[in-house]
Amino acid sequence: MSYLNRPYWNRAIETISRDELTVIQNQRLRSTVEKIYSRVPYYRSKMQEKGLLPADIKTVEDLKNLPFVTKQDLRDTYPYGLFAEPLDAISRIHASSGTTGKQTVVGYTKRDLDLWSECMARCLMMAGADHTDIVQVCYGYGLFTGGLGAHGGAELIGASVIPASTGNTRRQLTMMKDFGSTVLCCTPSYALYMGDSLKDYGMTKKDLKLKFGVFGAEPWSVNMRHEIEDRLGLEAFDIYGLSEIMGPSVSQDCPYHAGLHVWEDAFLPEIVDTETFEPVPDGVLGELVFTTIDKEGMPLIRYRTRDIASITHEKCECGRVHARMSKLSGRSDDMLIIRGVNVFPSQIESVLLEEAGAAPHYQIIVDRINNLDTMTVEIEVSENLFSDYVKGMEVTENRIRAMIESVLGISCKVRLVEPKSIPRSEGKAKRVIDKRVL
Ligand code: DLL
Repeated sequence: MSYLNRPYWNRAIETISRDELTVIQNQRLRSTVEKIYSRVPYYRSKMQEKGLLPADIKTVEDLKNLPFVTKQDLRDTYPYGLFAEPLDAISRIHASSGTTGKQTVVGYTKRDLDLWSECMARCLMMAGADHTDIVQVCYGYGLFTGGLGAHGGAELIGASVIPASTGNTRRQLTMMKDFGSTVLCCTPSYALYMGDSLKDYGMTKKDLKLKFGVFGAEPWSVNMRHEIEDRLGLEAFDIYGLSEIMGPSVSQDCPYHAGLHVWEDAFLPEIVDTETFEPVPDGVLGELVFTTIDKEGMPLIRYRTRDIASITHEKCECGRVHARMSKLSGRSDDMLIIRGVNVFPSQIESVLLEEAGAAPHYQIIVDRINNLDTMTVEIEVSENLFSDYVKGMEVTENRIRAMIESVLGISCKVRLVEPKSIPRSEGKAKRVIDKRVL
């Protein structure tokens, strides 16, 4: 499809001039800072520690003076401490995994949900979808933001939405064929898996009517994009987001596939050096930091995402002014994304501590088999586990597996291994072996 035939969801804001956009950003940043200062005691004291008053923040140039917010801050204020609206104004609550047992909780007002759908609608139309499309959403519905986030935007553009959620690949493919789905929203690894599974159910891509795929929630490469496009016969787009900031639709690539446009009227992106935390120039890799400037329920200032990317403010050939971030090139912490689910090794470690009495030597092995992520936790049999071990290895393995699965919400394998069989390292223990090739 020629790009010119693809409509914008919101032409005025998507193609606004940089100068006009800056005026909007400055005004929205000022009111967000004022609101947070007056309503969120935790953030107010952070500003006070730096000797800052809301009046000191006049333009986006002043952003760099504001203190950062991290996942730890969300944990310290769990569950509602960073909300800037009373609970009766909060229409929905989502949550995602935190670095320990505690979830990261986010709240949206009715207006926030509308803004979310607006950003998602821009993404879907940027990919080429419109009211004539049938959008099959196979992101998880629930506390995860993927399902409901994609759903809201697809409804807003007037498409027919199939809230398929995750799992049951045969049923997903049958629906895709019988219902004539034209747009697919899911994780890239699941898209590839579905592409591969077609033949198992006697189908080929010719049985499908898919045109576009809006894939995200986990890292994937350009090569993987081409593979998915080939197997499912569609054009694939990379959608990025995180629950703390909104959910899917913080950014997405356009048909030029030259970076992901961040909706800068709502989210101010910065890239900072991973050691000095000073802002770096366009094109230089660093940690992505976002400030929400149009959110009510839980606005966040300078949220450190731990995602590594670079950014460019050059205008794109598609006509959009909004800055583009590169595909993510990693994370600055140890978070793993397994089948779209965020997993911190520390979560597994706390289960082992509980179940095995003391922290045993363990290793997490992540692989991708038939395009599906697998996770195996190998645990050395220690004294604490030994009595269990003699009772029967399988019983112990199953007990630990069930615990890990209930904490993480994804399936895994647990294998007890001989003492001293996991390699020791002299420095930091190498807890994770990620064999996936994206
Ligand atoms: O994954 C939101 C989302 C849902 C995005 C559906 C796209 C599609 P969280 O569970 O909070 O939210 O996880 C956020 O996932 O910080 C990144 O590390 C990673 N991530 C999200 N999108 C991408 C992407 C959702 N396109 C974390 N490429 C983020 C690489 C991604 N990593």
